[in-house]
Amino acid sequence: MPIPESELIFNKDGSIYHLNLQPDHISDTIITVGDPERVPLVSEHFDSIETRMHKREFVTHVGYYKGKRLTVISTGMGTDNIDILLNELDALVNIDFVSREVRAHEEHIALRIIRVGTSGSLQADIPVGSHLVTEHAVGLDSLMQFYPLVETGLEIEVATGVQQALALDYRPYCVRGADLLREQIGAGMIVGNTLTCPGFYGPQGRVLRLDLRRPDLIEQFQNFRYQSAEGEFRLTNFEMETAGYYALGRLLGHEVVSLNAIVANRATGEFATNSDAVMHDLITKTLERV
Ligand code: R1P
Ligand code: URA
Repeated sequence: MPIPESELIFNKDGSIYHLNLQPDHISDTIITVGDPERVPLVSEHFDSIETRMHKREFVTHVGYYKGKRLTVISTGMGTDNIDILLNELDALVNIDFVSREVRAHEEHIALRIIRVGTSGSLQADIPVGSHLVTEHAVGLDSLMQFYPLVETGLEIEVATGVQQALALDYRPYCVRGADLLREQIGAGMIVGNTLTCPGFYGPQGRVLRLDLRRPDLIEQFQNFRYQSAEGEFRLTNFEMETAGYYALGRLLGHEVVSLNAIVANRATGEFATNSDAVMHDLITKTLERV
């Protein structure tokens, strides 16, 4: 059955609605960043750039790095944008734009998607300036209320534990990322469990002028522990997209990894004075490994 025009939406030039890209615009390996201004900081390392595209917060450069075709795309902030990003990237490779039909299972293309973003540390022993690769992501956002995500036993136990510890009215979701990609791209980095929050201020326990419903939110995040056969689980850092990436990656059959430049530490109250350099180092490390 062809997907209706109101669901798979094309622009006049045949590109997909938000990303503004056509199927031959992207490579199988894609680096994603939150900030559109970070896109040229990645592509300046490319040998050549063949495509530059933008629409809204989605800025895309496609080119070659040491002979390998790479795409870098900005996403803006939040898992609602990751819903658009992952669905449209998947459509570019796994839906026939002419027939509007999903390609056969044996033709499925699995993308490798590497998020390179900033993040705040929750633990004193994970300092600003460090690089952290996410093993498990816990989503406090509502995106997975709308998809049939299948979680493993440990993922459900962790998510239920977080719900109980924070006395939430809903169960968060928890997803372990692709092991091979994490080991390859995140080699030598701190391995952590990332909490994805639906906001930067209240949902991350920041107080400017508004009081929080839960003044002890940060302590609850920091002190959360779950004992499993694999050892002690704790939350190491937070940001605003990773759980959406990991969950949609699993649902759509793409390999995803989230790399975090730790720029803030909520245990010590520090913000990195060299955050640009911390991000620059993460970008060069990522490019060397893709
Ligand atoms: C908040 O400042 C933003 O920074 C982090 C968060 O996830 C959120 O998007 O990621 P980026 O640096 O990739 O945008
Ligand atoms: N990004 C976040 O979402 N939180 C932080 O504390 C730092 C970067």
